[in-house]
Amino acid sequence: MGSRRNFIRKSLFGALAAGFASRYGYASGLIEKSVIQNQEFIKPTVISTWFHGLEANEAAWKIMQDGGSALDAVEKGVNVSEANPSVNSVGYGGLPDASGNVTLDACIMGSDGNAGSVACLQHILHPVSVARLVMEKTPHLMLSGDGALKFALDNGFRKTNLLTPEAKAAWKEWKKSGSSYAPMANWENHDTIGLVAIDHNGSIAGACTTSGMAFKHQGRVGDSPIIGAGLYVDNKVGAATATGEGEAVMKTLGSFLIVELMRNGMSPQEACEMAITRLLETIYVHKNMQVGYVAVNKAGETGAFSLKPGFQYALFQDNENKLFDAPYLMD
Ligand code: SD4
Repeated sequence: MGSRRNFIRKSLFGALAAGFASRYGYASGLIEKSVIQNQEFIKPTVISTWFHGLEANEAAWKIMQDGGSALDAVEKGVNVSEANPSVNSVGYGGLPDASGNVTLDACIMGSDGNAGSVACLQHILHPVSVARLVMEKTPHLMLSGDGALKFALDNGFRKTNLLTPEAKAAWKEWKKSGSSYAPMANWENHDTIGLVAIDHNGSIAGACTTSGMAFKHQGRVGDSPIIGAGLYVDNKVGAATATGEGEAVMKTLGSFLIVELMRNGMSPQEACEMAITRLLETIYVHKNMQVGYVAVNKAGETGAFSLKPGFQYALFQDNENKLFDAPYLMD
């Protein structure tokens, strides 16, 4: 049964990949080459986006090693990036919007299918923890702006100045340069943390948190707080999370798509590749666009893929926490 399923999966994927490859003219075989096969599956597993995912993985792993849940692990993991001022794309130290305000998007989803999120939240160091409270204490999924701030303050969070002198200086510099409106994600050093994990019990959870695109329009919300776009978890199947240009991720509902593709038999690697390929097929991909995905399935098998080179992901498995360059679709 397993090999038949594998055969169907491979044939389907091979046919689709070949079709896309001839249509877009990129190297045929690229997609097939990076597919992870015959790997030994290991739990627990933590996979997250970018270099700063390493320290987030560390915190998440420790919680699971001590018997904690995947849900606690993903929250506490990304809390590390939120508090690190040198990560200029998440929480404290995040680059502000065009008006000079640091506005944060975050979400969390657990193995029970429950989820919470906050959008355009200001002054709170740990937006993902507010998202968790939205999930646990309200009948809602998302709170935004002043309402999210009020909810956070009512629940014991304190106001913090998130704009570091470095981020303020970068914003002032951007203003000097004519304030041309060209927000970019994932370019240079701007990068959301998305982290998904599977614990000893096989429970899966995920979290995603960001200050969004640097110098974005006031009020702009990206994919990171949108369940199905920036993050999706289905405990029977797996989880996926996104980084990069949120508009592209939202238009293609990338994380949900990846989980659905895994449900239909693809490995996490195949599913990440197909989601990026689908993006290329369905929306306009401009020159500077970058999108990256990471995913894990119920067996602890992982995948990562991006549209362009440069995306890195951190994988903690079998007591080793390592950074990898993700394979990508086009130069
Ligand atoms: C957003 N996806 O707000 C985020 C930004 C990001 O790497 O991931 N940057 O669109």
